[in-house]
Amino acid sequence: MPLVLDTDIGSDCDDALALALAIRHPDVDLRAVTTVSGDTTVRAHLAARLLAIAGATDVEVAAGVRVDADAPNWSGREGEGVEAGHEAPLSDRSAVDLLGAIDSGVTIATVGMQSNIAAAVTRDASIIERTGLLAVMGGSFGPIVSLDGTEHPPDRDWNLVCDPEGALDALNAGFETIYVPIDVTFRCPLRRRHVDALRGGDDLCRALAVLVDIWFERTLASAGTSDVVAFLHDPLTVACVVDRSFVTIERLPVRCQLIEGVPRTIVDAKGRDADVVRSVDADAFADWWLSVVMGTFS
Ligand SMILES: [Ca+2]
Repeated sequence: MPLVLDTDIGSDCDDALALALAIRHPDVDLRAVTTVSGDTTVRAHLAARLLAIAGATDVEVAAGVRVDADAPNWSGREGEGVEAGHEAPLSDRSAVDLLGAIDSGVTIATVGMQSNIAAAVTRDASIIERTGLLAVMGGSFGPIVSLDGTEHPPDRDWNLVCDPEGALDALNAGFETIYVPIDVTFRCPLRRRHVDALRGGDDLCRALAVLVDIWFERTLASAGTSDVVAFLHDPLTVACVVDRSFVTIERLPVRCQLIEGVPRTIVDAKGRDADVVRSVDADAFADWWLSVVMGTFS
Protein backbone atom coordinates (compact mmCIF):
# COMPACT_ATOMS: atom_id res chain seq x y z
CA MET A 1 0.00 0.00 0.00
CA PRO A 2 1.71 3.24 -1.12
CA LEU A 3 1.43 5.83 1.65
CA VAL A 4 2.34 9.43 2.41
CA LEU A 5 2.24 10.25 6.13
CA ASP A 6 1.26 13.86 6.83
CA THR A 7 2.17 14.49 10.46
CA ASP A 8 2.71 16.98 13.27
CA ILE A 9 5.36 14.66 14.67
CA GLY A 10 7.02 15.97 17.81
CA SER A 11 4.19 17.14 20.01
CA ASP A 12 2.30 14.02 21.06
CA CYS A 13 4.57 10.97 20.82
CA ASP A 14 1.94 9.01 18.92
CA ASP A 15 3.03 10.45 15.56
CA ALA A 16 6.39 8.73 16.02
CA LEU A 17 4.56 5.52 16.93
CA ALA A 18 2.55 5.86 13.71
CA LEU A 19 5.67 6.54 11.67
CA ALA A 20 7.28 3.41 13.09
CA LEU A 21 4.22 1.37 12.09
CA ALA A 22 4.40 2.76 8.56
CA ILE A 23 8.11 1.93 8.38
CA ARG A 24 7.79 -1.57 9.76
CA HIS A 25 4.51 -2.96 8.38
CA PRO A 26 5.36 -5.22 5.44
CA ASP A 27 2.32 -4.09 3.43
CA VAL A 28 3.02 -0.36 3.75
CA ASP A 29 5.16 1.25 1.06
CA LEU A 30 6.02 4.51 2.82
CA ARG A 31 6.71 6.93 -0.02
CA ALA A 32 7.12 10.18 1.91
CA VAL A 33 6.57 12.04 5.15
CA THR A 34 5.22 15.59 5.15
CA THR A 35 5.10 17.75 8.26
CA VAL A 36 2.56 20.27 9.43
CA SER A 37 1.98 22.73 12.30
CA GLY A 38 4.36 25.15 13.95
CA ASP A 39 8.01 24.77 13.03
CA THR A 40 7.56 22.15 10.35
CA THR A 41 11.31 22.04 9.67
CA VAL A 42 12.04 20.91 13.22
CA ARG A 43 9.33 18.30 12.82
CA ALA A 44 10.78 17.19 9.47
CA HIS A 45 14.23 16.71 11.01
CA LEU A 46 12.69 14.60 13.76
CA ALA A 47 10.99 12.39 11.16
CA ALA A 48 14.19 12.16 9.11
CA ARG A 49 16.18 11.18 12.18
CA LEU A 50 13.75 8.42 13.14
CA LEU A 51 13.76 7.17 9.54
CA ALA A 52 17.57 7.08 9.63
CA ILE A 53 17.55 5.17 12.92
CA ALA A 54 15.26 2.65 11.20
CA GLY A 55 17.50 2.51 8.12
CA ALA A 56 14.81 4.05 5.91
CA THR A 57 16.72 7.01 4.51
CA ASP A 58 15.14 6.57 1.06
CA VAL A 59 11.84 8.02 2.33
CA GLU A 60 11.41 11.63 1.20
CA VAL A 61 10.72 14.08 4.03
CA ALA A 62 9.23 17.47 3.18
CA ALA A 63 8.43 20.31 5.55
CA GLY A 64 4.99 21.80 5.18
CA VAL A 65 2.72 24.67 6.02
CA ARG A 66 3.85 26.62 9.05
CA VAL A 67 1.63 28.35 11.54
CA ASP A 68 2.59 30.88 14.18
CA ALA A 69 4.87 29.52 16.86
CA ASP A 70 2.30 30.28 19.52
CA ALA A 71 -0.38 28.27 17.76
CA PRO A 72 -1.97 25.70 20.04
CA ASN A 73 -0.24 22.66 18.60
CA TRP A 74 3.30 23.91 19.10
CA SER A 75 4.92 23.27 22.44
CA GLY A 76 8.40 24.49 21.48
CA ARG A 77 9.93 21.24 22.69
CA GLU A 78 9.57 19.27 19.48
CA GLY A 79 12.58 17.11 18.77
CA GLU A 80 13.40 16.62 22.43
CA GLY A 81 14.47 13.07 23.19
CA VAL A 82 15.92 12.21 19.79
CA GLU A 83 19.67 12.70 19.70
CA ALA A 84 21.20 14.34 16.64
CA GLY A 85 22.91 11.99 14.26
CA HIS A 86 22.91 10.78 10.70
CA GLU A 87 19.81 11.61 8.69
CA ALA A 88 19.07 12.04 5.00
CA PRO A 89 18.71 15.64 3.75
CA LEU A 90 15.22 17.06 3.78
CA SER A 91 13.47 17.28 0.43
CA ASP A 92 13.95 20.31 -1.79
CA ARG A 93 10.20 20.21 -2.29
CA SER A 94 7.70 21.66 0.13
CA ALA A 95 5.06 19.36 1.55
CA VAL A 96 2.43 21.09 -0.60
CA ASP A 97 4.54 20.54 -3.74
CA LEU A 98 5.07 16.91 -2.82
CA LEU A 99 1.40 16.28 -2.10
CA GLY A 100 0.39 18.15 -5.25
CA ALA A 101 2.48 15.74 -7.32
CA ILE A 102 1.15 12.61 -5.63
CA ASP A 103 0.83 9.56 -7.86
CA SER A 104 -2.59 8.12 -8.58
CA GLY A 105 -3.77 5.64 -6.01
CA VAL A 106 -1.48 6.70 -3.18
CA THR A 107 -3.04 6.92 0.27
CA ILE A 108 -2.47 9.98 2.45
CA ALA A 109 -2.72 9.48 6.20
CA THR A 110 -3.16 12.89 7.80
CA VAL A 111 -2.44 12.62 11.52
CA GLY A 112 -2.04 16.32 12.28
CA MET A 113 -3.97 19.39 11.23
CA GLN A 114 -5.18 19.44 7.61
CA SER A 115 -3.28 22.57 6.51
CA ASN A 116 -1.07 20.85 3.94
CA ILE A 117 -3.96 18.95 2.39
CA ALA A 118 -6.06 22.11 2.20
CA ALA A 119 -3.22 24.07 0.58
CA ALA A 120 -2.63 21.32 -1.97
CA VAL A 121 -6.34 21.22 -2.85
CA THR A 122 -6.45 24.98 -3.26
CA ARG A 123 -3.48 24.87 -5.61
CA ASP A 124 -4.67 21.93 -7.74
CA ALA A 125 -7.92 20.14 -7.03
CA SER A 126 -6.86 17.15 -9.12
CA ILE A 127 -5.16 15.79 -5.98
CA ILE A 128 -8.65 14.77 -4.83
CA GLU A 129 -9.12 12.26 -7.63
CA ARG A 130 -5.52 11.08 -7.65
CA THR A 131 -5.46 10.29 -3.93
CA GLY A 132 -6.56 6.70 -3.40
CA LEU A 133 -7.70 7.31 0.18
CA LEU A 134 -7.46 10.07 2.76
CA ALA A 135 -7.13 8.51 6.22
CA VAL A 136 -7.97 11.21 8.75
CA MET A 137 -7.13 11.15 12.44
CA GLY A 138 -9.87 13.40 13.67
CA GLY A 139 -13.53 14.14 13.83
CA SER A 140 -15.88 12.81 16.47
CA PHE A 141 -19.03 10.77 15.97
CA GLY A 142 -19.94 10.12 19.58
CA PRO A 143 -19.11 11.38 23.05
CA ILE A 144 -15.37 11.86 23.65
CA VAL A 145 -14.89 9.89 26.86
CA SER A 146 -11.62 9.10 28.61
CA LEU A 147 -10.90 5.65 30.01
CA ASP A 148 -11.72 7.04 33.46
CA GLY A 149 -15.18 8.08 32.29
CA THR A 150 -14.47 11.80 31.93
CA GLU A 151 -16.35 13.33 29.00
CA HIS A 152 -14.52 15.98 26.97
CA PRO A 153 -15.97 18.85 24.91
CA PRO A 154 -15.86 18.77 21.10
CA ASP A 155 -12.88 21.15 20.99
CA ARG A 156 -10.73 18.26 22.22
CA ASP A 157 -10.64 17.26 18.53
CA TRP A 158 -7.20 18.81 18.24
CA ASN A 159 -6.36 18.12 14.62
CA LEU A 160 -9.47 19.93 13.42
CA VAL A 161 -9.45 22.67 16.05
CA CYS A 162 -5.87 23.82 15.37
CA ASP A 163 -6.72 24.87 11.81
CA PRO A 164 -10.49 25.16 11.38
CA GLU A 165 -10.32 26.59 7.86
CA GLY A 166 -7.91 23.87 6.78
CA ALA A 167 -10.22 21.24 8.22
CA LEU A 168 -13.22 22.62 6.36
CA ASP A 169 -11.33 22.92 3.07
CA ALA A 170 -9.69 19.49 3.21
CA LEU A 171 -12.50 17.41 4.71
CA ASN A 172 -15.23 18.86 2.50
CA ALA A 173 -13.14 18.68 -0.68
CA GLY A 174 -14.40 15.29 -1.82
CA PHE A 175 -11.58 12.85 -1.02
CA GLU A 176 -12.46 9.20 -0.53
CA THR A 177 -12.04 9.27 3.24
CA ILE A 178 -11.83 7.10 6.31
CA TYR A 179 -12.24 8.91 9.61
CA VAL A 180 -10.41 7.54 12.62
CA PRO A 181 -12.15 9.79 15.12
CA ILE A 182 -11.02 10.92 18.51
CA ASP A 183 -14.00 9.38 20.30
CA VAL A 184 -12.55 6.01 19.26
CA THR A 185 -8.84 6.72 19.65
CA PHE A 186 -9.42 8.03 23.19
CA ARG A 187 -10.27 4.42 24.02
CA CYS A 188 -7.02 3.11 22.58
CA PRO A 189 -4.14 3.28 25.10
CA LEU A 190 -0.55 2.22 24.95
CA ARG A 191 0.20 0.54 28.25
CA ARG A 192 3.25 0.33 30.48
CA ARG A 193 4.02 -3.22 29.37
CA HIS A 194 4.20 -2.08 25.75
CA VAL A 195 6.74 0.66 26.37
CA ASP A 196 8.75 -1.65 28.60
CA ALA A 197 8.84 -4.17 25.76
CA LEU A 198 10.10 -1.45 23.41
CA ARG A 199 13.13 -0.97 25.66
CA GLY A 200 14.22 -4.49 24.73
CA GLY A 201 13.96 -3.81 21.01
CA ASP A 202 16.27 -2.36 18.40
CA ASP A 203 17.44 1.25 18.00
CA LEU A 204 14.10 2.46 16.64
CA CYS A 205 12.13 0.76 19.42
CA ARG A 206 14.36 2.25 22.09
CA ALA A 207 14.06 5.71 20.52
CA LEU A 208 10.27 5.35 20.63
CA ALA A 209 10.42 4.35 24.29
CA VAL A 210 12.31 7.55 25.11
CA LEU A 211 9.69 9.65 23.30
CA VAL A 212 6.87 7.87 25.12
CA ASP A 213 8.60 8.40 28.46
CA ILE A 214 8.95 12.14 27.82
CA TRP A 215 5.32 12.43 26.75
CA PHE A 216 4.11 10.44 29.74
CA GLU A 217 6.02 12.59 32.22
CA ARG A 218 4.77 15.75 30.56
CA THR A 219 1.12 14.84 30.31
CA LEU A 220 -0.23 11.66 31.88
CA ALA A 221 1.99 11.17 34.92
CA SER A 222 0.22 13.95 36.81
CA ALA A 223 -3.08 12.11 36.35
CA GLY A 224 -1.83 9.51 38.79
CA THR A 225 -1.89 6.60 36.38
CA SER A 226 1.19 4.64 35.51
CA ASP A 227 -0.34 1.96 33.32
CA VAL A 228 -1.56 4.13 30.44
CA VAL A 229 1.51 5.82 28.95
CA ALA A 230 0.13 7.24 25.67
CA PHE A 231 -2.81 7.00 23.29
CA LEU A 232 -2.60 5.39 19.88
CA HIS A 233 -4.56 8.01 17.92
CA ASP A 234 -2.18 8.20 14.95
CA PRO A 235 -1.06 4.55 14.88
CA LEU A 236 -4.69 3.43 14.59
CA THR A 237 -5.08 5.76 11.62
CA VAL A 238 -2.10 4.22 9.82
CA ALA A 239 -3.27 0.75 10.78
CA CYS A 240 -6.66 1.30 9.16
CA VAL A 241 -4.88 1.78 5.85
CA VAL A 242 -3.67 -1.83 5.88
CA ASP A 243 -5.62 -3.79 8.49
CA ARG A 244 -9.15 -3.09 9.74
CA SER A 245 -9.59 -6.29 11.70
CA PHE A 246 -9.51 -4.43 15.06
CA VAL A 247 -12.21 -1.91 14.25
CA THR A 248 -15.86 -1.67 13.29
CA ILE A 249 -16.67 0.70 10.46
CA GLU A 250 -19.85 2.35 9.28
CA ARG A 251 -20.38 4.04 5.92
CA LEU A 252 -21.89 7.41 6.79
CA PRO A 253 -22.59 10.71 5.01
CA VAL A 254 -20.13 13.15 6.62
CA ARG A 255 -19.39 16.83 6.28
CA CYS A 256 -17.36 19.25 8.35
CA GLN A 257 -18.97 22.39 9.72
CA LEU A 258 -18.15 25.07 12.26
CA ILE A 259 -20.43 24.97 15.29
CA GLU A 260 -19.82 27.78 17.75
CA GLY A 261 -16.40 28.22 16.14
CA VAL A 262 -15.40 24.57 16.53
CA PRO A 263 -15.02 22.40 13.42
CA ARG A 264 -17.23 19.35 13.83
CA THR A 265 -17.91 16.28 11.76
CA ILE A 266 -21.64 16.14 11.02
CA VAL A 267 -23.59 13.16 9.71
CA ASP A 268 -26.60 14.18 7.65
CA ALA A 269 -28.04 14.03 4.16
CA LYS A 270 -25.79 16.84 2.94
CA GLY A 271 -22.65 14.87 3.81
CA ARG A 272 -20.46 12.76 1.50
CA ASP A 273 -20.23 9.03 2.11
CA ALA A 274 -17.14 8.11 4.11
CA ASP A 275 -15.91 5.18 6.17
CA VAL A 276 -16.08 6.00 9.86
CA VAL A 277 -14.38 3.91 12.54
CA ARG A 278 -16.93 3.42 15.33
CA SER A 279 -15.18 1.08 17.75
CA VAL A 280 -11.86 -0.64 18.36
CA ASP A 281 -10.58 -3.74 20.11
CA ALA A 282 -7.98 -1.63 21.86
CA ASP A 283 -6.00 -4.39 23.56
CA ALA A 284 -5.72 -6.45 20.39
CA PHE A 285 -4.69 -3.39 18.42
CA ALA A 286 -1.98 -2.28 20.87
CA ASP A 287 -0.51 -5.78 20.95
CA TRP A 288 -0.57 -5.92 17.14
CA TRP A 289 1.11 -2.50 16.89
CA LEU A 290 3.87 -3.65 19.20
CA SER A 291 4.43 -6.86 17.25
CA VAL A 292 4.73 -4.96 13.96
CA VAL A 293 7.14 -2.37 15.32
CA MET A 294 9.26 -4.96 17.11
CA GLY A 295 9.39 -7.18 14.05
CA THR A 296 7.64 -10.16 15.59
CA PHE A 297 4.52 -9.67 13.45
CA SER A 298 3.78 -12.50 11.05
CA1 LIG B 1 -0.46 13.82 15.38
